[in-house]
Amino acid sequence: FLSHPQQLGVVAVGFNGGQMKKGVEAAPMALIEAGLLTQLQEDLEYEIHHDNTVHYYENDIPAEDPDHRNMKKPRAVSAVTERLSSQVYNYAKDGKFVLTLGGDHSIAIGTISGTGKAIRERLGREMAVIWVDAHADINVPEMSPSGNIHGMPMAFLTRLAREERRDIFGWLQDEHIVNTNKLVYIGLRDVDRGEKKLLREHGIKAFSMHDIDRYVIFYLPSSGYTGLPIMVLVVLSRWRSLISAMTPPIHLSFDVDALDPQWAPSTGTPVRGGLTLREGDFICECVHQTGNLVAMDLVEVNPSLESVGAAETIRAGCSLVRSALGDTLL
Ligand code: 4U7
Ligand code: MN
Ligand code: MN
Ligand code: MN
Repeated sequence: FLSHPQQLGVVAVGFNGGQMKKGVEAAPMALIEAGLLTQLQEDLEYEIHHDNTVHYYENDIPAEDPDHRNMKKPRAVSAVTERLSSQVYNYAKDGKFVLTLGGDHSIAIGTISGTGKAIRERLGREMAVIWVDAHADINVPEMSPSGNIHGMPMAFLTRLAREERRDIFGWLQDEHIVNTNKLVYIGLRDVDRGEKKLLREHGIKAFSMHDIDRYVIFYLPSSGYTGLPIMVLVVLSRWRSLISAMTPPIHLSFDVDALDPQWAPSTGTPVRGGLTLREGDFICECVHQTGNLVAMDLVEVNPSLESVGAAETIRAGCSLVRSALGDTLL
């Protein structure tokens, strides 16, 4: 029972410029129309702060936006994420939980920089990022196979990639930056060669799908029970001791393509061999239970891809958000 309802700031970001496929900009509306915010308000008793607007940032998107250092639409992504960063900051600085509905994953440059700055100011602490994704999204522009910025946000957020031009992420200041030792990946299974090298060189913690499978084999009880939730429990309990030793505030950035396409087919870059929906929910529930979660992004739902799977993908997205916001127990 909460005598003071928890304050929830919601930002709906209809942005698709971090990649090439149309449709991801329709996800915030689809998630809201599926009843997500109503559920958070009525079932989970959050007090919702939302401008009832899906932001498309038309006025921030420049007409001329030639490639720069192999990046596609760099000025558009920079301008939109700079604007988003201050929207997120304004909620987080008052101690509100910030939920951002994307949009492609480039928007994390805005969300994470905004919460990171607010947490530094409010609590004098560095924030941790839990990045649940099939991909590491840490390509430095020059080494990106696609030039799509949704594969680069963690590179800019950690300063592994840096650009001086103000209109191309030069607005990112020290207060926005994430320490590589405060980043944890879960669900990786499609990591580019250059990214693997970066993860190794900087000792970035990652639980790949391989790790998740491996713990199952190691911890398989003699009865031979192969229940999937057990492996995630084991992975997370190792990782939770690590987290609770540091107890930092946590920003959870959840790319729906971390789920197997069986549960979330409608996404721009699906990769087979992913998490079940139940495993994804369980990760979110565990992160909620740390008590340290301050913000969540849900990104990369694209309702116009795989039309038969769109409703299912939207339902999966709603479920992940509810789980992260505490919809666990009876
Ligand atoms: B997502 C990729 F090369 N790594 O950089 C790239 F495989 O936000 C994919 O995780 C990036 O969906 C996927 O383009 C970005 C590619
Ligand atoms: Mn991904
Ligand atoms: Mn991603
Ligand atoms: Mn994707």
